Amino acid sequence: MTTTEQPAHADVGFGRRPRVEDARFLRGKGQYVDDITLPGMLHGAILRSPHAHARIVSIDTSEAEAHPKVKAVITGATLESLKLAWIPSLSHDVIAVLATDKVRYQGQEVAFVVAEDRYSARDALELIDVDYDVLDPVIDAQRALDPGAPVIRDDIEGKADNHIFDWTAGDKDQTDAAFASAEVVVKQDMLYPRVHPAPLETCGSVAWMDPVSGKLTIWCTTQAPHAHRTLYALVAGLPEQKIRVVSPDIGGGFGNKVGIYPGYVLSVVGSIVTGAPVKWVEDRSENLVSTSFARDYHMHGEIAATRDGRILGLRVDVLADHGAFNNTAQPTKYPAGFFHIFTGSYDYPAAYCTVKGVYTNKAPGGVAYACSFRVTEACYLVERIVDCLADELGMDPAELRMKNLLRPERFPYLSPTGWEYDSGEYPRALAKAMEMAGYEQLRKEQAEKRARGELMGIGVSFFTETVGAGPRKHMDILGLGMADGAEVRVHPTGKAVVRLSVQTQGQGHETTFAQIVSEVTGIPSADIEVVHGDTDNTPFGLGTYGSRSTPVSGAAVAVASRRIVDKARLIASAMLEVSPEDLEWDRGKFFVKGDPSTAKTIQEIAFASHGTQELPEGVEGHLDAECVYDPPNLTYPFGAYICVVDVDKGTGQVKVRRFIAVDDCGPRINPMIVEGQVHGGLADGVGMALMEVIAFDEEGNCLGGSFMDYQLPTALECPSWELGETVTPSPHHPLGLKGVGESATVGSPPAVVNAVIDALKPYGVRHVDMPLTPAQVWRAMQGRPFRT
Ligand code: MCN
Ligand code: CUN
Repeated sequence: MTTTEQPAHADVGFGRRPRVEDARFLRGKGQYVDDITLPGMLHGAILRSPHAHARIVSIDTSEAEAHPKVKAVITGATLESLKLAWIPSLSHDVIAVLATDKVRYQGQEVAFVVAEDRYSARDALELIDVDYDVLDPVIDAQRALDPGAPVIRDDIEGKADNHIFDWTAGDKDQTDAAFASAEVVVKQDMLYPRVHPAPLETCGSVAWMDPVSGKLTIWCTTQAPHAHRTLYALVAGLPEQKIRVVSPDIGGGFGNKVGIYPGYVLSVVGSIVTGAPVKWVEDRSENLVSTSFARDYHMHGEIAATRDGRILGLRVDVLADHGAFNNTAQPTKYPAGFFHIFTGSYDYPAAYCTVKGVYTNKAPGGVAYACSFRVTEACYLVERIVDCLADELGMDPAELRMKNLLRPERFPYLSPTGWEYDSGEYPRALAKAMEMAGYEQLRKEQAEKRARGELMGIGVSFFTETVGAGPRKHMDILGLGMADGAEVRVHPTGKAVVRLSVQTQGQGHETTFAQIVSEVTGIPSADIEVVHGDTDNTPFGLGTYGSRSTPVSGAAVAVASRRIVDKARLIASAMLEVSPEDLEWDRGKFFVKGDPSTAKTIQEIAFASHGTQELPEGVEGHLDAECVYDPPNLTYPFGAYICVVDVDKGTGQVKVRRFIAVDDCGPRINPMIVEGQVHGGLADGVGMALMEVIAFDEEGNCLGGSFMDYQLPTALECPSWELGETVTPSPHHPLGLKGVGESATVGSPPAVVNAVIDALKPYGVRHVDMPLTPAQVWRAMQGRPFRT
């Protein structure tokens, strides 16, 4: 018997390990939705509204239908007959699949053409004649609730305004009292502009309703295949076992691929109507104009403090622009996501926020783009206003932060808005970042440059995230509790397969989730296959977003792997004829205590579990285990960031010269992948702070509909990132892991903005809204005297 003998293997457990998925990605061999080709497949294209707000008078599809290559033209009327014109949104609203009564934003879906090829489908769109009666649009969220403002959602019975929700968190009276007693109060308005996740791969789907088996298979760009399947079942009334959702390789999600888009539903309807598979893939403009945007938070912050810099309280009032349909993704109880973590990383007793959501004539969506359910906005608010306070007090912003950061002995810490931070060593992380940056020296250099009239800025930010949603008892999406399943199966030869409910979009799950199994069982990572993204082959779970894969699904995998080891112990006890308690586990093998020569490896045990070995009473054969993990709390990764910029006085051009990022996500499964996640998030932060914005003109025309207008950062705008780490395990995650996928996107924009404002200090500038384009910076400098 040689199959179970394993060579000594370095590839066990946590550590740097090249991404296994890169073998195919780097060779151009990834299988994305658009790579899927089925026999007889047809192609769909969507006709979109040119207007932001207009009544549909009539739609004439006759010419398009007469096109020789067109197989079907679907309008809102077709869908109404199927009861599919409207579907539930992620926020207990509805969204139109195809407009029936009105169009409510530019780019909204109006008709769907199915043709023999993509080009004919697109050509035929030109042949559809829609008669619109153009209405006044609501573009400025601040005007949405004006008396007499056009009512966008007149489809909702009795709706006479554009109000969506009011939401509050924290204690108002206590906060008012803190402000009344404060020596210093600083107020600041700030906008987190509308931005877009803009993944490299746009959204798309291939749907095939097999008329023989009655089975509907949907290959689509989704971050949450199981949740999508359940929603298709609920909405279309199809039996859930007859629906298979497959999420193949995904070319970036960043939150863009959480929801169900009309295009996905239309490809399904197209397949039902034509009896053939139908592919729909949107182009870049369609992606930027019509799919889930991010942010669009108009925030007013007030911070109260003592003259010597002790923070006493924070008050925030937010106007949230949700676009034409309320389709933001977050657990049901939290219409403003996790924004109420806005108290940040500081120790003070009083905080209160109000958030008001409004409809405007813009694309729906709202939280996507590495947002951790609005922690991005919350972190920006607190980190910007703390800098405003430092400016008011004439205090160094790092010193002000150090003075107020939560101390390690405060954990677990219950925040004034109800979060229980699991663990943290904040001052250590900030001290480390300052040391890496050479903070004192940088301030000296800055003073010298200022004296010469040069603009150099140093920006500090500290963030606390809340990721890993979440405990089932108070977190769900559309009624589905946020638990995730995992299954581990060890084959007779000691190789294994782990099946996940979550789905990678580039985060490297095929690498890291094998490492989790390996860490616990001692089976080499290379011997473990990761299966995900296919509802027919994986256990149920809510999917990947809010950096929840490691905190939730990673925990499920760890627990299932421990169950494997527990079972292996019982089998080993039979093999070695000793009681289980007399066995010692040395990752990958059991031996009789005090006698390592008796060891049975996990591979030998796996074979025995499938072989003729007599098993102990009550132990079934085979070495399999599963787990459904309901997280007891979220995890709270944190970090300290320092950004150094130079600003060109003549042009307002900002150059990010250095960026120091100290992240703490607990132990790192794969430090290389974590660093990659941080690199990406830092680039996101530079992009949002300096160049990204989806803007609209007064008529509601989207001005960010291509990469010519919607600027993304490249290597040219990014410095060589300087990364550091501290390790504070989560006390409740089985392996102490916290999520990290969105940390840098959350933490970096305020560091960049704080740096630019710091550079502009000689001009008396306290705040400028993102994006800090040269024009924006230059305008801020105008008319202000240079003070040294
Ligand atoms: N990891 C680790 N050690 C830790 C924590 C995480 O090695 N202590 C690894 C994980 O195993 C995983 C990666 O880091 O391979 C990210 O883990 P996690 O923080 O659990 O986040 P998710 O896997 O749930 O990914 C989601 C998150 C989100 S919500 C957005 S948005 C985002 C992000 O990840 N989208 C991304 N990073 C992205 N990276 C890429 N390349 N593409 C996207 O679309
Ligand atoms: Cu908010 S973007 Mo990520 O949670 O998919």
